[in-house]
Amino acid sequence: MKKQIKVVLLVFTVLTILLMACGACVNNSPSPSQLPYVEIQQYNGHDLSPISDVQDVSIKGPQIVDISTYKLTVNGLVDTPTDFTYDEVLANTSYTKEVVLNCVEGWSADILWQGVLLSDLFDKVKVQPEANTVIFYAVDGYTTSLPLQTIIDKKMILAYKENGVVLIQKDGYPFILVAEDKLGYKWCKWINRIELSSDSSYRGYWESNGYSNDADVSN
Ligand SMILES: Nc1nc2c(c(=O)[nH]1)N[C@H]1C(S)=C(S)[C@@H](COP(=O)(O)O)O[C@H]1N2
Ligand SMILES: [Mo]
Repeated sequence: MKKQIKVVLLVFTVLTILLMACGACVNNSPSPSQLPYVEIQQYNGHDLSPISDVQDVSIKGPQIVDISTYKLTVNGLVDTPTDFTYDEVLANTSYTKEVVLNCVEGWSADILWQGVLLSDLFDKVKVQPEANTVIFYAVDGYTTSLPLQTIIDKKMILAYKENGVVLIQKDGYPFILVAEDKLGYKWCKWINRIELSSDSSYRGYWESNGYSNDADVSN
């Protein structure tokens, strides 16, 4: 009789363990919740390029910018030189633009950019009448420039998002200049200073290495 109780207890224990184990395996096996794919893939009825099409050919590789200490300096021929925080830049009206980035190395990427108008920043610092050139400086020491009038006419933006996601590090976080209709080397990434100048003979990094200062994309 005692033996029978022992067997019953044993069977009960084994069953309980099996049940618990089974419960555990049921609990641990829900399929992981799918996060929606965040990158915008289509716009106005056609495909955009995936962000991964934007290659990195930068002079020193992707730069890491600490946003807590980051400042965007806008100075030179302006009445009120200003150091903007990331949030202060983002507080401006936001615009989206689909623009193709064409690199001289033969690749291109059709991306939906989102950012602020450079002319809105210029209004804030009050650009002086002698200014005719805008020089962009980046944390990797890269520089490039454009005529002030071109930036205004083409309504160029400083982008902080690409295909709906915050600009990734290799693409210039926190800001890339969307230099519409201009070759890739005008698309300054990791910008930390914008200088208003009257030096129209200024030549940036690639421009002083033999690349055209106009940098027009030939269609
Ligand atoms: N700060 C910085 N911006 C830069 C560059 C760079 O080396 N440093 N390279 C330019 C070039 S040549 C191109 S084609 C575009 C896109 O650069 P990526 O190919 O390095 O992404 O960024 C431009 N902006
Ligand atoms: Mo490039």
